[in-house]
Amino acid sequence: MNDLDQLVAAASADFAAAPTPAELENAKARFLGKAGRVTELLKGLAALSPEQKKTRGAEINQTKQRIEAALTARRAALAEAELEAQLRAEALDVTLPGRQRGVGGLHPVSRTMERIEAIFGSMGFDVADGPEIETDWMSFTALNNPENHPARSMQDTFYVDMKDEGGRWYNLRPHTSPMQVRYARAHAAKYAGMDTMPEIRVIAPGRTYRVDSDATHSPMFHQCEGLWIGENVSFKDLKVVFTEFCRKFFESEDLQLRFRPSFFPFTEPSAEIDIAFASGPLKGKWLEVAGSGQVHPNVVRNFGLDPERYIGFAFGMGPDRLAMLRYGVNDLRLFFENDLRFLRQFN
Ligand code: 2U9
Repeated sequence: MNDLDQLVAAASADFAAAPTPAELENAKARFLGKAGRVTELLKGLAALSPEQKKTRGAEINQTKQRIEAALTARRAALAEAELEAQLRAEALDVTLPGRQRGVGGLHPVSRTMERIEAIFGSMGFDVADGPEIETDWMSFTALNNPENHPARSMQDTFYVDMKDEGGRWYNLRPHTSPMQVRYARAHAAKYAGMDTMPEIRVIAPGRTYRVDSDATHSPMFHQCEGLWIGENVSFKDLKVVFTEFCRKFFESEDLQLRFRPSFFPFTEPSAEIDIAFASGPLKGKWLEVAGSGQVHPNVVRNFGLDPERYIGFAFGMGPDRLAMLRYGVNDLRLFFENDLRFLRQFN
């Protein structure tokens, strides 16, 4: 190895030892800079004869080119290493599972309400909505409840610390009937003075409130009532409609119904409705699912209609209880404790 080969080897070794581009530039200066070793060699040419200058000069130039090539290669290697380090530092693991967003589901009672609305909807019933804070007249008087009726007492009904124009406390509606009273009154007013009025056919599902709490009663519960008023609507229609509803709701064509005489202030005559399954764990057992009756003439009058001309029926049921029966739940409170382990089972 001559002195020039040694110089190339020394430069290559120095470049390889430079860990950063800045240090590589320092190493370059040591060989190719103004005071660098190649420059020193070129200066040494001055002392040579023209013949020697030619050969030696060509050799030094070659040496310079080899050193420059080593420098370029090391620059590229450092740049690539830097890029790789940066890519490694910014690496994304695209195989990591994303953060999951909880997907909500319908509450079993909401599912039950939707099911009730769909079935009655298929029989031509509209769905009413209305306020949960009601006047005394809407919750009691319009429904033929006498002034001294126990349902009006503070032991049964929640009152709001606010009075209406008649000086009576507002209440948290103890049933969904006020929605139907409002609906029927609006309907009657719309057709007042006309020769005929389309029938009133409506259900009113929603939250209701009573002072009551145990395994089968919650202070907040749900009701769904129905009302069908026309000129020729009879108890027979109630039986057909409610039988059809129960068979569709419980998906059982051979389910039996029984109408048992009862009393409500807002219907006369009145009946409790019991059902019996033809199969399954509850087979043959009579279960009370609803109350019903022919709407009392006083209530029809409170709609703004003539009870001599308009007649019909009403029924009322508890979607919470229907959900318990349909899903086999034995404690009503489970629906309202919001334990997701319980609620998830319905989705
Ligand atoms: C109007 C007139 C009459 C709705 C009716 C019942 C009988 C009834 C209960 C069953 C289960 C309530 O949730 S529950 O405890 N309901 O027994 N409801 S007739 O009668 C009406 C409704 C509205 C204007």
